[in-house]
Amino acid sequence: IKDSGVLEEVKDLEKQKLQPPKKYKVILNNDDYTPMDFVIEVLMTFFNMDSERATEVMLKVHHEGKAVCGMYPADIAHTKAEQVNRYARDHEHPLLCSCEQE
Ligand code: TYC
Repeated sequence: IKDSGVLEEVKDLEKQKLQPPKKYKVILNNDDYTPMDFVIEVLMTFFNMDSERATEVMLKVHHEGKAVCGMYPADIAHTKAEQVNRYARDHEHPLLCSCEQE
């Protein structure tokens, strides 16, 4: 068994199984129309930020074009982005939330 490579192969497989799920960045994108207060509300509601942190991230998006709101496993990241986009559209704002692989 020592030279067959089976043991190493099993170890490799075990290691793979133990990897945590790959994380995705949830990104908020800037636009010219969404009110700043609405963006802050979104960050507090969907990303559990306090008003201070939400204001900081909103201003980063405003000045730099985009910012990371959080990192989540793929399904949660995509659900978050969908929920934010649904909420923005329901309030007739063009705010865009997207996902990027780490
Ligand atoms: N740029 C917008 C404004 O001046 C504010 C804004 C911030 C919009 C962040 C979107 O993700 C955003 N009202």
